[in-house]
Amino acid sequence: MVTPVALNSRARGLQEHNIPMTENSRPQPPVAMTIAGSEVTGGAGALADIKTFTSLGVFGSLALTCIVAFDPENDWAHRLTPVDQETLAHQLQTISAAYDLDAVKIGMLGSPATIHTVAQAMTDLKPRHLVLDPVLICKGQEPGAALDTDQALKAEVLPLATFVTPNHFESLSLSGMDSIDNVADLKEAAKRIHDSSGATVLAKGGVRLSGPDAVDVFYDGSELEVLSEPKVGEIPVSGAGCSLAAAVAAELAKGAPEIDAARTAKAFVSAGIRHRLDSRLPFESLWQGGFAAES
Ligand code: PXL
Repeated sequence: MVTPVALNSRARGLQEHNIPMTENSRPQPPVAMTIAGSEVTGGAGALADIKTFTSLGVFGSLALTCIVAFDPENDWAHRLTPVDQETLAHQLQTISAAYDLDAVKIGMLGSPATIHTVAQAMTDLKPRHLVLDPVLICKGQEPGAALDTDQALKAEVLPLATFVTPNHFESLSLSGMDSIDNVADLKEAAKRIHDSSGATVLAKGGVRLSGPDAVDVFYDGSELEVLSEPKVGEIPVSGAGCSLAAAVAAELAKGAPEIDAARTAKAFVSAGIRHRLDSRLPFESLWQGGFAAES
């Protein structure tokens, strides 16, 4: 349950003058929350989500699940620090009490405990749009822990999602298929994931399917559409998955139909990859400013 909160001074002022909270004289931006981990260098994770929300005209808030740093002296190995459950629950409670959220995006959760905390909060909140980037295996985790995390995500969070954006690996896991080698396989995976979860699916082929284009498949239970953009190289760019799901959430928050949200998100990611950032990291990072830079 979202606990009722005392009115703040602004809300009291509106109430005194009989002005409904929604009838504000200033235009208000749509508001979205991401529930995600910080990838501290800023290409992926929570920072990617917030930059994506801002770039697409949406006010972003963040419930932080974990912090991912690296060890530059040990081949940039992942260093993962979870946020404790009480602190996460307090963030979710604060944001849920503060805003009528137009959309929620879920990124890296990282442990069964975190998944449980988030599932509980989302069961109470019931957001209109819940976009799940089903980050299954988190780099730097024990395989045993990752398996538990996968199972908990499928059992507790996937059923609450309205929209899910699996990558190639996640599509295999969620569909139960042995291989996804071409667009026909990706369509089959999207259908299976929709049928088992009820969510609208944007299954990403990315650079994992051969050919000149990066192909994704959208399926909402009736409409099936192949979204295609020319590949920019053959190496995955960090932040593409996070930014895609965040862009879907931002467009849904603005009231776009799901298929239009998917198309805009695909264009946003392609522009971000074209404008990717080089660094001393062992990967390139999508730049969320690329879309605006091209418009
Ligand atoms: O899968 C992308 C991703 C999402 N969230 C966090 C990450 C990463 C990849 O490193 O660190 C926090």
